[in-house]
Amino acid sequence: MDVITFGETMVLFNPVSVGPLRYAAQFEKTIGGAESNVAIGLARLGHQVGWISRLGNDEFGLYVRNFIRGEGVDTSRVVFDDQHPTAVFFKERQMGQEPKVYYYRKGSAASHMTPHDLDPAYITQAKYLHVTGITPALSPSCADTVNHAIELANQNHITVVFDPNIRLKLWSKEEARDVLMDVASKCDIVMPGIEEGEILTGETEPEHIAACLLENGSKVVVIKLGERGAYYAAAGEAGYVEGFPVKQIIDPIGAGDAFAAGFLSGLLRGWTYKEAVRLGNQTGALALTVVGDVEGLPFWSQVDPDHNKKEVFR
Ligand code: KDG
Repeated sequence: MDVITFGETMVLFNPVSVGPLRYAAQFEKTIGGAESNVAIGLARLGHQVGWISRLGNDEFGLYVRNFIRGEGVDTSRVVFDDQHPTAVFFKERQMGQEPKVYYYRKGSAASHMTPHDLDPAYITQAKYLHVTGITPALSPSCADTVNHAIELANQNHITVVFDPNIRLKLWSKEEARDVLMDVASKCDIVMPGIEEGEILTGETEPEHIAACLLENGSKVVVIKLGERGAYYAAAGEAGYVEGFPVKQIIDPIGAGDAFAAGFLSGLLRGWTYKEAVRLGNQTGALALTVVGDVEGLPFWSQVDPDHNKKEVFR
């Protein structure tokens, strides 16, 4: 395996119409979950990925598993839970603004994940472990699972990549900061968005946020700056990498996951941090142009520099 990731994936209901959810009459059913978004993104870019989770032993659980498996992600370690349901969430589309998100995930199967759900042999044969800050917010046992996975990876020299993915519907800024700075201190690569970097460090400039996170224990920091691209810092190198222009943003949710998939793909290809960040910017930009968390994640043929020297946006 190139990358193992784990976390909660929910069934996502996207209203067909724009406007308050109470008036939405028709929905499209798909899936969303930061970690499976990254897994699917990586699989489309040609990598071997495993996604671990707990799903309800119900129709939606089977739907989520089959969807992710159908994208070529290994789901052999997914646990089906007879006691707790698969979570669902809804987006509320707003003209010219980010969609609002409504979760129905309290007490879900995934929130009952425990360290026993992780097979050490499975995790330690991977090159990278990817974790996000959503999982520790789900429950104390999920937080233990994240810490256990990171410990396993650290003991076995597996590179740990951490996306803070702060979800303020799940906890307060203060709670998130305390828990996630501790998680970040044990991870090799940390990839916050600029607002998340501000919440975590209290700094506002990318250089200062990165310096704080390096001081906190990480080896590489990548800060996503939206249309401005990204800033990265590692021992002896740092810099801004320009973003890709997007004519019209259709759905921004999941763009950070698309960035993570592109960035990790670059690293797996042996590229420099700068080149990997550039691919992350490109995959992130492409994901913005399609409704849904995973539908816009590009395939390798769309971003391969050898086949696509000039124009990727049509
Ligand atoms: O990054 C996109 C995720 O936020 C979305 O897929 C849903 O995982 C999700 C969450 O917990 O918000």
